[in-house]
Amino acid sequence: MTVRTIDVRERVMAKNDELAVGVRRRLADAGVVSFNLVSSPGSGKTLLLERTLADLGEELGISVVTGDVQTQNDADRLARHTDRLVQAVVTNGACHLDARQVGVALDAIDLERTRLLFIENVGNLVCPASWDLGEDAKIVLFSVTEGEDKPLKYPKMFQQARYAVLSKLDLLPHVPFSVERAVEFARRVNPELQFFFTSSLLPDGLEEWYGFLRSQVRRRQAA
Ligand SMILES: Nc1nc2c(ncn2[C@@H]2O[C@H](COP(=O)(O)OP(=O)(O)OP(=O)(O)O)[C@@H](O)[C@H]2O)c(=O)[nH]1
Ligand SMILES: [Mg+2]
Repeated sequence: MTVRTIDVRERVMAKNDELAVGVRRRLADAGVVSFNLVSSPGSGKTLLLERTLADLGEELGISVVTGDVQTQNDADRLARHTDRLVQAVVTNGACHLDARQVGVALDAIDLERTRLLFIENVGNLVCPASWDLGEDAKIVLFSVTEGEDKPLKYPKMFQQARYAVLSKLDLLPHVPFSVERAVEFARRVNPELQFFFTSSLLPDGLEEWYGFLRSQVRRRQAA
């Protein structure tokens, strides 16, 4: 008897990649810059977005899709800082968002009024690395409380990301953490990685980040 093996995972990924192409085209046609925020749970994705929405939400026309395994807590937190719809995706156990979910979420978002889209992925340093959501770039956060070795332990996420945010710098005096070593480890797995150093609790802790977002939106508008 012949044996036929169907690689379900490969088919699922191929389908996802196809849908991601559609999402990317849709966002490009609308002139929207899009970032997929990935990190381990609790690295500070939502607080970073809360502050970014409060400070730049109107100026940059920011919309957000946020994924959670079980609750819509993050969406509720974010909705307090904007009058735009914050689209929650509850994955019901899945450890990552996929392109289909993002496509459905986009149906509810006013892309005409959006110039910058953030997708907050499920907190997990493994699964989201493999899933293209149609974003322009993945941005990986990691905080000073996580240890410098995360890029070496979870290399795929750092390889897939174009940008890295080293977060919670306000805690640096309280934890044994070397910024130099963390950056060196990250660049070892991805020499192209561009870093931002942030604290969402210090008044001027996001200035460099804001400059980056403004320049990305400006560049897309000019294109
Ligand atoms: N000291 C300090 N705490 C922070 C900072 N950013 C976030 N936090 C705290 O870290 C905890 C987790 O922050 P969240 O923004 O919920 O993290 P998250 O990455 O969205 O978490 P998940 O969505 O569960 O993956 C909260 O208690 C935040 O107040 C920061 O810059 N400095
Ligand atoms: Mg969150």
